Amino acid sequence: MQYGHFDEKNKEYLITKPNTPAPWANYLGSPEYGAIISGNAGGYSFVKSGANGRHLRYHFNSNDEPGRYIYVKDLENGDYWSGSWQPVGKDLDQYQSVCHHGTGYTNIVSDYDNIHTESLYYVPLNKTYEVWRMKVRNDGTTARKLALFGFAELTNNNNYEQDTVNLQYTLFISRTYYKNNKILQVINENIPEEQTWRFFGAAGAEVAGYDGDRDTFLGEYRSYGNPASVANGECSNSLNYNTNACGALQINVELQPGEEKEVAFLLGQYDEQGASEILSHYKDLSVVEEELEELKAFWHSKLNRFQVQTPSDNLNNMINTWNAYQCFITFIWSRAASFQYSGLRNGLGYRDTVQDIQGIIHLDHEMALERLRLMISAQVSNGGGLPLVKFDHNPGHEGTPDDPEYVRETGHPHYRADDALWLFPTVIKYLNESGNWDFTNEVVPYSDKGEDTVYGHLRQALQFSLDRMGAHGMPVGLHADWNDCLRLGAKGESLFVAFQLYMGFKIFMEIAQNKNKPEDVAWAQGLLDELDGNIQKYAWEKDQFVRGFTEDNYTIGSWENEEGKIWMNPQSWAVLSGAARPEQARVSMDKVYENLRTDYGTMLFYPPFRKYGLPVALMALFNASTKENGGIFSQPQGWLILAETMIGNGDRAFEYFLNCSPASMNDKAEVRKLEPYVHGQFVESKDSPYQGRAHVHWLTGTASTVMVSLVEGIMGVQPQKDGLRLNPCVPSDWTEFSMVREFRGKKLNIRVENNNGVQKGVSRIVINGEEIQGDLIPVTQLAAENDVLVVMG
Ligand code: IFM
Repeated sequence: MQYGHFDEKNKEYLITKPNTPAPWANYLGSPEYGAIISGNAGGYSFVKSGANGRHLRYHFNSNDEPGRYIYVKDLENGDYWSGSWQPVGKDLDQYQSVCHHGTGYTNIVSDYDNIHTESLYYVPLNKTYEVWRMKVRNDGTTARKLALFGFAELTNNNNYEQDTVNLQYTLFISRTYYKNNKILQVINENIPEEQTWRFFGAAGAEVAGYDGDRDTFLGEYRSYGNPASVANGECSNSLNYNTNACGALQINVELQPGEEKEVAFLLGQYDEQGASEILSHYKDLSVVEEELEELKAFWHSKLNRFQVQTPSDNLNNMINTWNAYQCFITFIWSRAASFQYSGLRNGLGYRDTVQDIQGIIHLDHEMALERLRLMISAQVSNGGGLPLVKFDHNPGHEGTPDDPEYVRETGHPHYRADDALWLFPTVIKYLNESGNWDFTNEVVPYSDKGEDTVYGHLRQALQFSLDRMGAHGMPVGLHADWNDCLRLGAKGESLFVAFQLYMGFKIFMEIAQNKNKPEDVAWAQGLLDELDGNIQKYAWEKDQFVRGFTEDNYTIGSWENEEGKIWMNPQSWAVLSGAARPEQARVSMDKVYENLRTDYGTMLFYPPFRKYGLPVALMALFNASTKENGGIFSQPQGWLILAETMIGNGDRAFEYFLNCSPASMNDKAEVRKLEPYVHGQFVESKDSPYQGRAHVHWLTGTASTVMVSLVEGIMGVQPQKDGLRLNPCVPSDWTEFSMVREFRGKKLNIRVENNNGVQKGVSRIVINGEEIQGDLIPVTQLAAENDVLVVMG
């Protein structure tokens, strides 16, 4: 079943049926002022931290309540509804609603009983408050008298856990006031240094009534769907004191036929003076349109740096808007706040963040650089990464997982084997995109002590693994490798990390070569050869690579096993790293296709663990076919697509893309449940009674892996030190497609012809009328704007 569709031109997703199978969300603002909103206006807001700066209440695991509600009451016939379908939930035969989720804004357009409303929600660029602007129009033939009620349920404490569970305390620390068109809430009023202020104000009209007491607004034994003040047509002018607070403001409007009026509600953590200044900015509401345009321009200018036109709308929508936008959201928000993450994590996960950076490098390498520096400065001087990089990370002065203070603050008593190795693919992408190879000479501190150049940091990342090798000459798995549920410890070995290390050596050699350091190249080459020999000797089993070895030499991911016989990642990573011989790549990737592929994506491994015979396989905690226990983990789908493009299988790469693309499930939304415009963390696979159901929306490393696989793999746009390589790997039935790409400040309009229907292989490139040799367009040959013709086949 379909609940909406993409609007590529406007870079929006339109929810046309508001009764979606799960709350379909959008992100407004940034973690400085964060706001999450569903198609029914459910969601919450916070300043800086979802866990410690929360001022708008949301019940996790609930029916998507409460939210940013604007109620409409007909003062003559007594009927009432809401600008979003929920919470009042009018009969959908009479109530039409289209929610436009856009880049940094959401506009819910509704029609009921000849009244047209548009409820626009956004956080102005670089501001720390939110705006809800309602336009209301009388589409009927008689005059109407309406009351509009803006309602924000305020928390009683910035700490959301305290607000939720410690009511013997938090109910008694907040009170509200009403002053000049706004509700002001103060927490800990009697201790000036502890005070927190919030406001909910109205602009564009005079407030006719208010409630600062939630229970008075809702009324006894009533709900968000039928609040007493709305049903009565008037607020009670209540204020809370030792009860729950809210901001509820009533505005009465009279509308002649065809007449439209607008009002705005504003919400934030400001005291009276700050709130008054903000309200005065909205004296003239035309500023709202300006701010909206500014937001769109901000996001669209980033996304427009790479746009494609291919025969697949699915791919176009994902590359051009939604996958790209999700990459920015995961980059900016990390795993801070969603309808599943409540903001409790006090920092950035090392591996997730370093991978998130990859998703935006092709669109904004300057933005990427700052975060990359931070992550390099979170590398310990022994070469490992800090599992969690605290928001107040202080390079040179941090503890390590061996240090009780760090463990107490972060809960991470162990190193992970993979963390710092993620730097290699991310750093090389940054260097090749920006051309700023001097970055390798930049001196960056280590997290605990000392400093080194970026180049030195990379070498030290290799050293961390080299200092921790197991009996088969492969890196040990420590607390985890990419897979959080594989606990191989100080002696068990991980093939995933072995392939990461393999890739690390190759990238290090490339950089060393460019820096003219032949002794370093030779050092890395020797170690690479040794690792390669060990992989070939111990890890290749007939037609697949195994997943690892436990410390007592049990092979994980062997055909001889009853559970977890074949695993996806070692096969795809053998290809990505370059360790797989061509024949190994072919047979092992075929094996994955035959044994692990489903129509909803490819399983992490099969069969799932049920007997829990293997103590290192913590994934047995989860139901079979769920998450790391043989679920369709979404992040590795990107690696699989990329690996297939590397071995020239455009048809299969595209099939894998279609299997995992959220847009593919747009008309099967009742199966997938999650938003059809964003990737989730995983999809239930074939041993689940709910195969195809997806979970954990928005904040997932999938955004970056799939993005990279589409941009560099399928579209084949691969920045190199001296230019841009164009080497697409596409379905054989694509005869023509085009792309617009900004690279090093130059614009390329690229048209690709594939009249011979090949999957990969470029026979000719013509730039501005001049044919070049090979598939690399030298940066020196780029004009400000360039016409490029690529002929495949
Ligand atoms: O790699 C991890 C990630 O860091 C957090 N989510 C689960 C992934 C797989 O275990």
